[in-house]
Amino acid sequence: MAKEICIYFHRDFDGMVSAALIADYAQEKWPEARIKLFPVGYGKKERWTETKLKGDISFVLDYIFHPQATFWFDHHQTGLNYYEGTLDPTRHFFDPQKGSCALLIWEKLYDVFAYRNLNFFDLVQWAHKIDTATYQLEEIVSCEHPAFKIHLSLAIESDNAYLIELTRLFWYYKDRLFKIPLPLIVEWRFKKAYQIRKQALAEFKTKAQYDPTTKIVFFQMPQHFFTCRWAPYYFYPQCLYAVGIIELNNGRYMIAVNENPWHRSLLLNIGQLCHTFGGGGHPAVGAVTVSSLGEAHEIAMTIINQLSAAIASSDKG
Ligand SMILES: [Mn+2]
Repeated sequence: MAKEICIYFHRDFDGMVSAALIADYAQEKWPEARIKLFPVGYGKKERWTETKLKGDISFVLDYIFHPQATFWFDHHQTGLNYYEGTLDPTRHFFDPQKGSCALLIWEKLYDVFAYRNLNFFDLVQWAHKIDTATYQLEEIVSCEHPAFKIHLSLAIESDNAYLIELTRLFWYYKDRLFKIPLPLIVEWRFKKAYQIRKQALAEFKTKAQYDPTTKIVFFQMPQHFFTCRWAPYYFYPQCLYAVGIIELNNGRYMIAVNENPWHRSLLLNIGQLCHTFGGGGHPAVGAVTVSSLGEAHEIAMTIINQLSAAIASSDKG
């Protein structure tokens, strides 16, 4: 009998919905067990496999493979992270074609574990929509739906306690969470994030450089850029790519590379491109984190040159 079940999940909207789905399943399957939640971010990537996982049973969701995990679900193409051993099809579920981990779990719980809780349907749809950026730009700009409010609230001070609290809210309320007034902790963080987003947008407007020849937007911004990741496509809807250096609060620098979600070209696999610099991601989204600004600029320029070359050699140039 499992006494303790530990769920490690990527610290974003998709990761939290994934964790809520699994917590719901685990509670049904092992009613006596204690369920613990652990958010994990890509800052932990380097030492991840050395980390000893807790619990009698452990789940790793929307995050890098861990050989010790009892169950693993991921949809990031870089999810294997140089692991070359075998995968067990009854415990390891890896599908880089899936747009979200929540949808992967939703399907596998049904197909492999014969479990489905229909009350999660809406939440899974929202996780998928947010992770694949298949919403309208206006929806995220107006931020009216509670799902967007929660998503924006994560852009500031997303400490572990808040992520765990949100995951518990998803787990207990499921889609009812969108029908009741937002819990105060979410409302407060959303309002704060909304104010910060306003400032970030104004700053982005003055700092971003758009090259109409290459159709690439380049910018360097503080961490509050995460409140308005869509700003490049809002100000430059005709752009194909956005490459930014983000000064993280922990003193490191993130090179974020994105294809315009409303103007897809898929000329290059961005996640793989970022992987060559020690980062990772999806075909249309990737990031690399480094410790010096000089290195960040060097990588950003190399990436911009590769993207420009790809654009120039296609009919999009
Ligand atoms: Mn995901």
